[in-house]
Amino acid sequence: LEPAYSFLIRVRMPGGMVSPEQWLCMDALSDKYANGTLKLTTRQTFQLHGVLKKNLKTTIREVNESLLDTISACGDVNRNVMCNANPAESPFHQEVIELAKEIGRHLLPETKAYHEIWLDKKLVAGSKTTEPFYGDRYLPRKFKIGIVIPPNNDCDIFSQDLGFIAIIEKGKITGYNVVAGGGMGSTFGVPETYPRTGNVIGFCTPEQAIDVAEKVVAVQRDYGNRADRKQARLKYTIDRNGLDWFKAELQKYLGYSLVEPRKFVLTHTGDSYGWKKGTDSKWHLTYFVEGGRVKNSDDKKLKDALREIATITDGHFILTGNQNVILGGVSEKVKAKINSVLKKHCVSPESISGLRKNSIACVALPTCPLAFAEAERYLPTLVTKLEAVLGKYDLLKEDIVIRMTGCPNGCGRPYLAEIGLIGKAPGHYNLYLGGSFNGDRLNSLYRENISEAQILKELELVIDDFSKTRKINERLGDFVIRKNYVKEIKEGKEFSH
Ligand code: SRM
Ligand code: SF4
Repeated sequence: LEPAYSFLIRVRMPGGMVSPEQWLCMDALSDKYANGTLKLTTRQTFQLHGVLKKNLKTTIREVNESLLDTISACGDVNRNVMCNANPAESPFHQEVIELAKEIGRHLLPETKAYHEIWLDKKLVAGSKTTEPFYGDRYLPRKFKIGIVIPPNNDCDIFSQDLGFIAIIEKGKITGYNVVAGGGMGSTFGVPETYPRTGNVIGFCTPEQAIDVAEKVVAVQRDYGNRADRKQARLKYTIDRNGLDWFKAELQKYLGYSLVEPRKFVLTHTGDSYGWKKGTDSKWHLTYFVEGGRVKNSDDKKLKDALREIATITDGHFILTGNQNVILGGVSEKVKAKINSVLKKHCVSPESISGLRKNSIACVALPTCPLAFAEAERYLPTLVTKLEAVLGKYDLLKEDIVIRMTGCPNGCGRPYLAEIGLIGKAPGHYNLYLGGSFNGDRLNSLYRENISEAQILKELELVIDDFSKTRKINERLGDFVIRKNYVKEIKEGKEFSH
């Protein structure tokens, strides 16, 4: 008799877009083989939790039957490519999601092993095919790519190994600023590991973007550290050799140089909730899903509501990098129907505080084996307690980015939050302050290993001062640096836990 090993399954879906049929498939699989919930991840995809070993193959096969797959969702390869989620916010959404898909396709391994193992396409070992791009050893470590259209930085472009910032001139995308060397993961007690914001290294044309993606990954493939997995991400390759070396090497791989980056302004990382009409005259509802967990509770039947919406919508679903969902591409007529379905299941969009709106929590306990503390199951409660504090200072509406993870790996990108909380031990967190609202600056350690009572006390002192001495429109992340609560972190190497 074998123990009931259980697994998570992560889907690959560049840009986070799925059809209603695919939503229904994932919803059904979560009931049939997983724990009855869908997790919307920080990289715009689904995870199923609690899939028993004996059901793994069937579940993966059924995912593939819905024309989704799980190839490269994990492993030392290019991962799910992210891009801005909301079609209503830019007429260029379609163009960037196509680029995200193309990059994703271009950097897929060609191995047939996946199909052999999971989809019974016969031969399981001994295939002679070698990977034309990845070779026989793949990459030194995972690799992450994202694309944003300013001013929206909803996929945290500076956290990606490689980012593309769309530059719009005279009504079209004339190219992309290229950002390299971002990454979040670090390890307590290992100072050589740190989160890092990527550097803007140049500008490329839309026609060059795929080639640039391929060559940046190739430089990392050939020069990344293969001896120490904790030093293997592109950010360390760049810091070890220097940014100038990296740019020169990239130029050699490309056979041309990137030109000077263009000006851009990013203003925020969070999602803008509610119904918005796109330039295509379709409606798009950005819906807050706390912790990205789609489930039914006693009174609120979110999972049932989204399932029913999938059967009536004339649009699609888009997962956001903030773990939310957009009911996109909806006609006026169906919009009203969606509203009534949400109402029927007691999950109409509610007005929520500026703090909750901008919250992310990684999965952490009980499924993540690396977690030191709770995140997804606890952040909502902490936010409620902080809302009581914010209410006292009339700051309930203030947009403040708060992110919590159960360990320093950084799956909820906590190092870029204005308030970052990272699990140190059960019930205890490191508190980081001073990330920027637009996601271009790391935060800095403020208090170490503190309990909930201490978190509330420390943050109330800051919030009290903020309410009294902030400058007009000053963000909390900027305020704590101006008032010397923490020092400004200019580059990853300065970061310490
Ligand atoms: Fe992550 C490992 C969950 C986004 C950095 N991540 C894990 C594992 C698989 C734990 C493990 O290795 O056993 C977690 C599974 C927990 C569970 O029970 O589901 C896990 N990561 C997640 C998700 C589901 C968090 C969420 O709540 O949404 C996200 C899935 C993304 C996806 O759909 O592909 C997720 N992980 C991230 C991000 C954010 C991002 O990609 O934008 C990061 C930081 C960015 C980065 O990579 O630098 C991230 N995850 C890590 C790391 C640290 C990597 C490093 O460079 O040190 C690990 C551990 C590792 O790789 O050794 C990790
Ligand atoms: Fe697990 Fe740590 Fe990632 Fe949270 S940040 S999901 S605790 S690995």
